[in-house]
Amino acid sequence: MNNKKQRDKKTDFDAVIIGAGFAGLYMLHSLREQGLTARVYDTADNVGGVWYWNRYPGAHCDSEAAYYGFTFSEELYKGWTWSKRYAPQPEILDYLNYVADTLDLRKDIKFNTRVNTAEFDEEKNIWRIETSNGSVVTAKYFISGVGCLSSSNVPNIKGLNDFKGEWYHTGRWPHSKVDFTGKRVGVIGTGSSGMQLIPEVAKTADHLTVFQRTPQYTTPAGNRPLDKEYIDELKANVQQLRKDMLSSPTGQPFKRAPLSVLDDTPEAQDKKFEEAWEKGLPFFPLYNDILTNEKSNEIVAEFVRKKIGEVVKDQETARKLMPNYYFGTKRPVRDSYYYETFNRENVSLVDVKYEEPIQEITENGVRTKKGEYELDMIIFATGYDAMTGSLIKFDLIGKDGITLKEKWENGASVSTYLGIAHAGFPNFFTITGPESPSVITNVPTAIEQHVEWISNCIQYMEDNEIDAIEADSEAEKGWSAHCREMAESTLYVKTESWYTGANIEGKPRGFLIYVGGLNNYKKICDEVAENSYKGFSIKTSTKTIV
Ligand code: NA7
Repeated sequence: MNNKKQRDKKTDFDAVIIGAGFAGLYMLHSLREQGLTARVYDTADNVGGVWYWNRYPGAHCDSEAAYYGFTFSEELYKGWTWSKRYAPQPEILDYLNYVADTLDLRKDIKFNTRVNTAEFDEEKNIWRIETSNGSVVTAKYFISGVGCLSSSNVPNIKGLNDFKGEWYHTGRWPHSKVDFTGKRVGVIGTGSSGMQLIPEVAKTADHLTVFQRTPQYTTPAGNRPLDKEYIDELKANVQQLRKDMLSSPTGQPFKRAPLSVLDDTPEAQDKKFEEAWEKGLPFFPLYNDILTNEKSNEIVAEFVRKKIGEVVKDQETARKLMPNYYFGTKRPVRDSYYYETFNRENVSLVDVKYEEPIQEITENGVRTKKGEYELDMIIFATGYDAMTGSLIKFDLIGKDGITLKEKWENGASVSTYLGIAHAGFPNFFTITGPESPSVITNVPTAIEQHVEWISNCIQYMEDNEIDAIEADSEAEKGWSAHCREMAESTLYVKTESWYTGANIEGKPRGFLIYVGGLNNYKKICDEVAENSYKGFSIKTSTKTIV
């Protein structure tokens, strides 16, 4: 149906979307299929979103490639073949280019353009969007596809401007080759990015010094070429795969074994963990209570600590690498030879949390409490202002001139309705926004669910000549309370992490992810839609329906 033909054109576009990653690309395609017009803006000069910027050596996705893509189109799924179980960044970027080309999306994307301001016009019920190239466009719908991990965090360490060598952040890696050969390199940060990068740097650097604040749990990824028969089988059953992913808690077609770690004998536990470690299988599907039962969690944690002690030869280094918090409550990492890297002669580990905190960066390197480490290059693998950072980076102005940042600051915490909608911001939608399942699921699956929900909502509005839809404050409060309650039933909230906002100085603590599972979340969203968008106020040109 061509909606555009049915109503007078009041705006330049029906929708403006920020971000040309997974979310923005599918949102654009989906709206175009509905006969609507849309414009995407992205600061990069090509598609890819976080996978455009996040291109440090060793960068891989930690979701299995066979499931890390779109399933809304059988043709699209069948037309692409991943080479490895965990895809390297260049391949994911190629995939997103393949999506953009196959669906002919580029003509509606403006690259090298930042959205500076988006302001809602209450009288006309439209969004006015101003960009870095000076243009101002209007749209009825404004949609964020900025992603949860795109606002990179370079810590405010005294003296960085004085450093005479090169420095980089993993999330803003240059497009030209960065050469480590013969250099003294320091990596600050040991999350997923650091743990993927460190083994690569160690191969050619003269010396690598790893500055570790919190040790992280990681288990071997067991990356390997994908079995052709398995891929052919998935391709022959795309609809089933899609169904399985959307109806699972994690957005992947895995089921958790219906038993507690404590139901098994120590021998049986050990056998399962050993097998998972050897074959590179994830630990979470082995039991159903690793993230909810302290005793169960400690058994897994102790197994990984034992493995660190076995793999790392120098026991003092091994001790420093052993985490002492709940397994999996910081983003769990899948690595390739991370612990083994500390057996190399040219690699050393510095504990900057307990033993020698970083005091400053000097012209020659990093000075800790114990002394100066001379470096030619510093790499910050220090992560992101996750979940909210990119949404408050520009002026997003809703009703009464209040920005989203002000709304969240005034409310003392982030609050959303379903992670998709925001009281005070009519016709504005966030794809994988805070308080949705997002990063603890397979993100492309979460994106598909969100994009389809938003598309259906927009179709409902077009069909019923609705001018504006806005989340109610009460519904929003209820959703945030529900999210907190769910999080508090897990061990996630007991650990400081970027999930809780603890990695950014001064950021209010909370837990901005819905942990009840993608399957349950989808049911809730569908029920809201089936009940004429329960929890939303709907405004037509003649009346407001609450
Ligand atoms: P993460 O997971 O946030 O890791 C950042 C790392 O940097 C982590 O070890 C931090 O220690 C450390 N960090 C942060 N600030 C500092 C300072 N000021 N000094 C020393 N060390 C610091 O980011 P990643 O990029 O690795 O991964 C992000 C996600 O991207 C990942 O989960 C995948 O989903 C993709 P901390 O633990 O905070 O003490």
